[in-house]
Amino acid sequence: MFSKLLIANRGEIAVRIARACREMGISPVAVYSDADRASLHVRVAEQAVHIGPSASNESYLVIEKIIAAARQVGADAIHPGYGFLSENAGFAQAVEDAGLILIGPPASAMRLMGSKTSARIAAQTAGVPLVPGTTNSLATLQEAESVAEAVGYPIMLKAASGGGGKGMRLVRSRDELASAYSLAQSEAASSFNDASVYIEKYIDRPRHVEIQLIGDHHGNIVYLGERECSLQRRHQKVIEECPSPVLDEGLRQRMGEAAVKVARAAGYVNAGTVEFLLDEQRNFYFLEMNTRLQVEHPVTELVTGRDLVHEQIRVAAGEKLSFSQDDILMRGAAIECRIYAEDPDNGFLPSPGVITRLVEPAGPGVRYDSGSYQGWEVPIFYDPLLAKLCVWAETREAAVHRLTRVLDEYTIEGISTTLPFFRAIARDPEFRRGEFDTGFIDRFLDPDARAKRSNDVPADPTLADLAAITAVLHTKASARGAESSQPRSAESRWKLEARLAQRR
Ligand code: MV4
Repeated sequence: MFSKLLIANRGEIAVRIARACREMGISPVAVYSDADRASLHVRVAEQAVHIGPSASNESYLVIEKIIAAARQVGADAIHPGYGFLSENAGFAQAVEDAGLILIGPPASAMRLMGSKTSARIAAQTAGVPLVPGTTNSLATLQEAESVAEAVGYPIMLKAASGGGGKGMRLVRSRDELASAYSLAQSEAASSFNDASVYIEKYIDRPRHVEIQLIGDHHGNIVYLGERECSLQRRHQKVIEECPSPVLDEGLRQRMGEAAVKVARAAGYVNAGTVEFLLDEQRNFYFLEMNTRLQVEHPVTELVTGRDLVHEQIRVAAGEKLSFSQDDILMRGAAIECRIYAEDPDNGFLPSPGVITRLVEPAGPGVRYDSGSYQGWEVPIFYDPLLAKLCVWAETREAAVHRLTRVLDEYTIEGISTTLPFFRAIARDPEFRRGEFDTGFIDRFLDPDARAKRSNDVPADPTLADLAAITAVLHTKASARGAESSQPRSAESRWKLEARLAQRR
C-alpha cells in the first residue's frame, strides 16, 4: 500500500480524498494556488505544496508542477479528483513516466473514451445499444444530409471530442442542417481543436441515468447501481439520486451488465461511470463514459455502503476488489444537492465573497462533503461549489422529507447560494413524485417557457459564465450589505413560495 498520496485537486473533493487517506493510514499531501492558501483542503492535509498563481492554467492544470510536487514530497501516488487533469491522458502518461501511480484508469482507456466517436465504436463492438447515428465523423455536408435523412429528424450534431453537452446542436429539419453543420464544426474547432462532428438521433425528454463501476488489475469489474442525473441546468447537474426512481431490478441489471461490457472493451481499471439516455419507453442508449471519480459518487456510497475512494486506492495499489457483484446490495435512497456560491435570483451569477456565518447540516441520515468554512473567502477563480449535501433514508419519500428538514437548518450568510433554490425544489410536487426529465429545471425556473422551450438544448454556458463573472466583479462592491438588490415584487415565484413554506 502507498504511504504518501498527492491530491492534485482542491475544494471538497480534495478534502474527501484526504479523509480516505487518513482512514487508510496514508499521508495526504495537498497542492494549492495563491487563492487557496487558506482553503480547507490545505488545512486537512498532512503537508501542502504551493504550485503557483491563482489561475488554474498556471497551477492545478500544469502537469509538470503536479509531478514536481509529488517528487518533492516523495509521494507514491496521485489522485486527480474530478475536473482539472482527471481525464487528461497526457497527465496519466506523465504520472506513469515519472514512476508514480495514478489513482485512475490507464491513459489508453482515457484516450478511447475521450473521443465520443471511438467510445461509440467501443460500445457498439461490445454489443451495447447506442443512440442511432454515426460512429464516424461526418466528412461532408452531403454525408450529413443522407445520414440525417436515414436516421430521421430531429437529430443532434455533436462534437467528436466534446462531451458533457459542449458543442451540441439540435437540428429539427433538413433546412436547418447546413447552417447547424458549419456552426457545430466551428464551435468544435474552437472549443476542442477538432472540428469533427457526428450525428445522433434526438431523444425527446430523456432521462440521464449513469452506472457506477469499478475494476481491478485482476480482470474483475463490478457495477454499483445507477445514479439518476436528469436534474441539470445548462448541462450542470444540480441534484443527483440513487437509485433512479424509474429503474427496476431487471433494467438495473441489464444496464449494469451493459456498462461492464463497455468497460471491458476499453480495458478499464479503477472507478468509472457509463452514461445512458433513457427514452420515454425506458429503452437505454449508451451516451459516453466518464473516466474519473464523479462529483455525485457519495449517493452511490450511501446506498451501497461501499467507499469508492478507498476501493480506488486499493485497486491502484494492485489489490483485488474487496467485493464481487453478488456482494453489492442497494438499500434505501440517497439524494445529493450541489450547494453553489451562486445567486439563483440573478441567473445563477457566481457570488464570491466571505462566508460570514455558517450553520452546517447535521442530524440523522446526513452526509456533508464541504470545502468551505465560516470566515473563508470563496475565490473567484474556480468552480464555486461550496459543498455537497447528501441525505439517506429507507425510502425516497423519507429522503425527500429529510432533505427538506436539513435544507431548512442549513444556513450560509455573507454570499448568495443555491440553498433557496433547493428548498423550493424539495417542495415541488413533481420532484416529490420522482416525475421529471432533463427539461425539469428549465421549466421549474421559467414555467411560462414550458411550451416554447421544452425540447430545446440550452446554449453552451462558457461565454455567458465568463460574462457573468466579469459582471459580478463590477457589481459586488455596490451590492454588498443589501440582502437583495431586487424589490420583492420582482422576485421569482418559486423563491417567494420557498420563503413562505420555510416560515410555516
Ligand atoms: C442528447 C439528448 C437528446 N438526444 N443526445 C446533454 C449532455 C450530454 N452528456 C448529452 N446531452 C444530451 N444528449 C441525444 N441524442 C439530450 C441531451 C440533453 C441532456 C442530457 C442529459 C441531461 C440533461 C440534458 C439537457 C439537455 C440535453
